[in-house]
Amino acid sequence: MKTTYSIALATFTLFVVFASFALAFDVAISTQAGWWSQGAADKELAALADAIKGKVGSVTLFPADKQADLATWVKNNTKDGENDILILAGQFPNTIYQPGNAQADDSLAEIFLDSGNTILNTGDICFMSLMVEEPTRKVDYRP
Ligand SMILES: [Ca+2]
Ligand SMILES: [Ca+2]
Repeated sequence: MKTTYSIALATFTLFVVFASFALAFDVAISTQAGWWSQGAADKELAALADAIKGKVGSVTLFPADKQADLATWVKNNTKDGENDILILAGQFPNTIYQPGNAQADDSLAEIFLDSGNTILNTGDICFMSLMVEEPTRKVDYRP
């Protein structure tokens, strides 16, 4: 009987630990499209956000015109003790990493990664648009 209680208590404890651990990070999603249409990126990433809501601490969508807000999210989640995730839609935000590697060290993106967080890209070459010399130049590699 004592063994049964011990197993039940251990199972309950593991469940509580796992449940709290599973929620112990936040997700930001930049919908700024690179290789696909902006409309498709907005639609697909909104569906992704809906699918993971409730399974993580929070999910925040950042449209193409809210990349400054995305930088603030990155700053606020860099050293907060959680392994947060930033998901990109094929374009690396120039608000967290300057085009042309203008800031070779200590960009917001570098510090975010070095602090144990993760950046995922859903497209192909997410740095392609940042390789141009003009930060304001929009590069479109779509056919
Ligand atoms: Ca966080
Ligand atoms: Ca964090």
